[in-house]
Amino acid sequence: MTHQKHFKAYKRIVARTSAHCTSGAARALSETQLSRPTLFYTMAPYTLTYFPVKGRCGALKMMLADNDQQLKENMVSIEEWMKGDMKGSCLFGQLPKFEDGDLVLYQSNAMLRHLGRKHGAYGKNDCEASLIDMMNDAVEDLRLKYIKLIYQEYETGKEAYCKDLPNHLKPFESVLSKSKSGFLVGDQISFADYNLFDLLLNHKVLCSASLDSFPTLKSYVDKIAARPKIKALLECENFKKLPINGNGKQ
Ligand code: GTS
Repeated sequence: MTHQKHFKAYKRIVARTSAHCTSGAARALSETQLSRPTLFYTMAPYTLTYFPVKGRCGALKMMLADNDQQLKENMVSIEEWMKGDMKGSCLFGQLPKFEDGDLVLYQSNAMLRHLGRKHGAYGKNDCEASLIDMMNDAVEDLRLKYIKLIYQEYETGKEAYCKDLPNHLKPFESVLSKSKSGFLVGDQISFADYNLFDLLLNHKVLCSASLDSFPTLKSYVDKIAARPKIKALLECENFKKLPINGNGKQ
């Protein structure tokens, strides 16, 4: 590749990568740094292929940002997806797809677990890991209800969903109110925390009063949102501008 071509390709990668601002370092990428492509390539060990939405990847991006990890993002437009070739190439016919070197993963929760294992966000021992799994499965149960509402019942079901929401939030409030660390399990943040935090943010958008009767959940959200690298990600224009869901409902 000529120097010029290399630079152009590199700029494209930077545009995509800094699009989600995984960390202050990513946001700080400047034209000056563009003249050191080799250094940059070695900084992004992970690749995410997904639609241009927060969707099922908000928690993953938060965990990476919080751990100062870079992410290369390939955004797939719906037009591209509809051609079918990419769908056919995905193990379960769906995105997200995550790559860590030669390892290719589908299933967003498997990605969270993989990164939790690698970045010290999967508990201190087997029992903590099992409790984290349990909490993350509970987050997934609620996420599935949320997705069903958003994609299938938004107009007819939103009111009833918001009314019933406290029943689904109560167990999380209960676990957190007993936690000394303020995290779901043990004394450090886990992938289940990033996942719950992401889903609670979605619910604050859906039903603005959703956390009003849950003081512990409310301060949990505030505390995680104030972690400097999470705060930087949440404030980053390129992350903010991604819609939460693919159909524009939120
Ligand atoms: N269980 C999967 C996961 O957790 O990764 C679900 C993935 C999924 O539902 N992907 C949707 C998809 O690929 C996109 S999104 O709901 O995550 O935004 N849809 C396109 C299709 O053809 O199914």
